[in-house]
Amino acid sequence: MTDTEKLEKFQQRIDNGEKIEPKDWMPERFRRQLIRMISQHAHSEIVGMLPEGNWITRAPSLKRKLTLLAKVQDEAGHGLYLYCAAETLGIDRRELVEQLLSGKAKYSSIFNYPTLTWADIGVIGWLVDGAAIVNQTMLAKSSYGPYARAMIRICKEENFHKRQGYEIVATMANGTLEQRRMMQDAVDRWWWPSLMMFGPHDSESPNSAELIKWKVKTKTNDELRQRFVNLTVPQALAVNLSIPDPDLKYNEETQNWEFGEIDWDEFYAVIKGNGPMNRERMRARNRADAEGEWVRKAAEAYAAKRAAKPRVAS
Ligand code: BYC
Repeated sequence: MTDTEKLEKFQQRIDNGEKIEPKDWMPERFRRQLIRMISQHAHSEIVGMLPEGNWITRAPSLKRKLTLLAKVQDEAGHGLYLYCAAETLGIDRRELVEQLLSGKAKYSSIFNYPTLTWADIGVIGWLVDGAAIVNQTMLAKSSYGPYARAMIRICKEENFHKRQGYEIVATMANGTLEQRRMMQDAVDRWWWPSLMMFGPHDSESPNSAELIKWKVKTKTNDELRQRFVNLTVPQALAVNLSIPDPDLKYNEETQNWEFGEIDWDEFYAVIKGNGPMNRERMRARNRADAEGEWVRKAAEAYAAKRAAKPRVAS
């Protein structure tokens, strides 16, 4: 088959709703787009452990500490499933990690904001995991088999994360005046960065058209952002918290919550490395990598020793 014929057949398989698997033929650009997206997603899970990890030692009760520990461990697991999914595309994990540590690879903008109070932990579960679920439920139908399958498991765990977050939010929103104020302050700080998680407007998104043609994404950034707002505003109202957007209003006709404009200057500053916590996050990941070097060396030496040992038939 010529390259054009291969490409046509590939597109036909996608249009028929078939999954593309690692050993199938795929255009180089498809492979590169997937490596970009899946590895950024993996890095986001790993860097995403830092803002919440900041509160493990200061959780207000043993129950809260155990739940937070479990959530942060889940995120490490999500990172590992996603690095495995990226590796099926023929790239080595160490290369991906180097891209993160050198600042070449992106990770989600949301993790470049600080967690100032315990209320932030509730809001991250509710808004950040809530946004992630909206995005990832769509990605669970992605055309690349290993990514779609990783998403199914991740979404199940994210649902638990969202519920634990909203439970913290509801408890504090119904607590003392001071707790309520603390929760409203957290919502005020995290609302707009959560909307930024979905990426630029469709008209400004260089990758969307290609990803949608290949059904890697099946919905656009703006469609998912609107879905998130529609799901989340009633949840805020249910616990009497307000959304920090004077332009927010319900449109009866479209049944959408219409919202104001995102500060795109802030978004681009954060993804270029100039957000409030970018440098701190990179320092923390580089430190962890250096401190873990002896573990990797020991594991490699052990694997080499086992491989060299003659096997005895049982
Ligand atoms: N942050 O053409 P566009 C989580 C970049 S973690 C940073 O629209 P695309 C969780 C984009 O990469 C959540 N960068 O891109 C973990 C591109 O730059 P490059 C992470 C962003 O790919 C722990 C440029 O802007 N989820 O769930 O069509 C605890 C133009 O954008 C962002 C994923 O990674 C951003 N927010 O769409 C709790 C999901 N937005 O690469 C929760 C998988 C855009 O060309 N990824 N950029 O240099 C996706 O769904 C898509 O990649 C995006 C962007 C929607 C993020």
